[in-house]
Amino acid sequence: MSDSKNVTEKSNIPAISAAGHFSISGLVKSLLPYGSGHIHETFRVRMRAVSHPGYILQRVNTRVFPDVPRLMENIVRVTGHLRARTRRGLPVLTVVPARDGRPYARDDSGGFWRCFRFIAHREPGGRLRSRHLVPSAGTFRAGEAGRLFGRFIIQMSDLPAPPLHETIPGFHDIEVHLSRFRDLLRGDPAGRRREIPAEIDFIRARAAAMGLIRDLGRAGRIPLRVTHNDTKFNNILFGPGGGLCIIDLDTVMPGYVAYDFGDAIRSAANSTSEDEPDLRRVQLDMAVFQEFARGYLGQLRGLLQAGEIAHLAFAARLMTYMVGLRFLNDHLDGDRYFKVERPGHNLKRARVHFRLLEDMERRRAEMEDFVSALAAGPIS
Ligand code: ADP
Ligand code: GN1
Ligand code: MG
Repeated sequence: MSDSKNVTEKSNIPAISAAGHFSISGLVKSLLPYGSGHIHETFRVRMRAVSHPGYILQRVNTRVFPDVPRLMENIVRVTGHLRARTRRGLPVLTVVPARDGRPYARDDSGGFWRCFRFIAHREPGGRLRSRHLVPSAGTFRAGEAGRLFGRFIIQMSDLPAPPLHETIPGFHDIEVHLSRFRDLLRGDPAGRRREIPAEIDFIRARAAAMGLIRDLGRAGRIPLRVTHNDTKFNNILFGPGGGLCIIDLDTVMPGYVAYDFGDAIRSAANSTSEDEPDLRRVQLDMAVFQEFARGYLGQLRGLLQAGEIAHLAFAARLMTYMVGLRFLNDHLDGDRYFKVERPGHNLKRARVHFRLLEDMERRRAEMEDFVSALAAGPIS
């Protein structure tokens, strides 16, 4: 994310020409790759006028989101609704329309681009939770994250009909990922199966237990709500005084709160990072888990049903398993879904998640007891 390269950097040329399609005001100073998301190609557009916050320009990953018009229809609805439900003074993700009025533009090679207003924030240092932060800053941010993701559920709870499009069908359906796993083991397209017997056993040993949320949902025992579905820690922007705003709204669609809660824990309460090289360092940061849960339930205790609250600690294990499985599937598939920086990167990420899950399994009672106590007693 260095600013030393300039606007004519060769690899940025498609982005420079895409920027011309949008209703951008002012003169562009630089346009550089930005952020550490795993899905889209993201650029930050800085403007000559120092007071202008600039823009985020993204080439949408159409392998992951094949129907961009529907994706953007969701995002326009969701951001409009959030704006009406957000306290004045707090930022909300804002789509900048293309010059033809559509919320996306196409380039000459058929690529889809979109543009958002840049929201000024404090950089998290490129990590999910910087290891340089003192523990209190970590737990403070975790509490803020819990509050923001909890508030998001409340804000979206009165989104008028029709339901949002399902941008990735079966996104958090564990059966979809397990059946993909079985197909990949059978086909072994990248010839990597024989390298990972321990990981295959790890997935198989737990597969039967992981259908719980899916089963409860199908039986109507937990409600579908409008959920975020990608509650990774770097999908929250922070300001100096706390959490500012939730971004990455591509997967906002009907879901279970279990998925949001669990995905947030597997990312924020990992004591290291998603691709920590030393597996011995990977463990659950219990203080972060507790602060996130406190923030989340502080917002949602009055709204959630008992069956939803009762499965939050399980959801942390489920989503750690599911995201690990998705990384493993992508490794078996030859790294086609998540961005990778080196060979074996997805396998490393999967192993980190499996290690984290083992720690959660050891500390299961402590996690469950904490959530039960929060549900029953005063929150702070
Ligand atoms: P991905 O799906 O690839 O994760 P995101 O939409 O999360 O894509 O964007 C990638 C990164 O770009 C984010 O983690 C964040 O750092 C940055 N970002 C995205 N939108 C904005 C915005 N409107 N303002 C500031 N930073 C943003
Ligand atoms: C992706 O887009 P990003 O980087 O915020 C992924 C999540 C995974 C996460 C793992 C649309 O999130 O589901 O949990 O990577 N998003 C999509 O880090 O697949
Ligand atoms: Mg993201």
